[in-house]
Amino acid sequence: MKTLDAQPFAYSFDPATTALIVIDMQRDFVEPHGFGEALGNDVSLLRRAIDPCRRLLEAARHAGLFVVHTREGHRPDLSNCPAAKLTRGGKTFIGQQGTMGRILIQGEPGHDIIPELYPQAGEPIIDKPGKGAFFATDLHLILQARGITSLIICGVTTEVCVQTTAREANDRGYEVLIPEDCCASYFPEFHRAALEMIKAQGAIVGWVSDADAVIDALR
Ligand code: C5J
Repeated sequence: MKTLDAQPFAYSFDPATTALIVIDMQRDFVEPHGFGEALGNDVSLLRRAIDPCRRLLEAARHAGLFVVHTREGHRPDLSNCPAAKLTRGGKTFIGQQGTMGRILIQGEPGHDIIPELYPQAGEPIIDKPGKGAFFATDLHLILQARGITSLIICGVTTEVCVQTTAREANDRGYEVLIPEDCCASYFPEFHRAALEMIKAQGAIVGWVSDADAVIDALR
């Protein structure tokens, strides 16, 4: 077992039964001129998480942790995109042509994972139509088949897909840790509030730490 400093109290995990889940580090959210920017957001706020995620990913791979990546997106015919989701976004919508192809459509350049965190062979990629990585995917099945009981979750955005996934995971019995510098939001106050909610009331959803604490524990 490994133990690291975390909030609200120390987090213990067995690397053999722990997975690193990298949420939606996709070009459309993180790179300039993508969906995120088209919605009026400052993507530099999200880009802060790239280097901590890269260091964490490298340490996780080196320690032999199971690594899973997710991508939010939809079929080209939009048949797995709920009508309600299609009407959100203000002036830019899922399926429309963006500067990196059709927005959040599988197979388009903007849907792909950024090169800095690109998945390696053997690391499953979960294509998810919702915000949570467990909704309408085989993630739980894949984790159960590997005997995974603890999840270190990073990626974007903190209060949307990271938090939704953390809550789904907690309800399924996983021990969730979020390294705070490995996730980010277009709204710094939402990032802070989401992490407060995760660790409140004695880790009601999970634990919060940072990249260095996890990397040190994995050494
Ligand atoms: C959003 C995500 N924010 N990956 N997606 O729409 O958090």
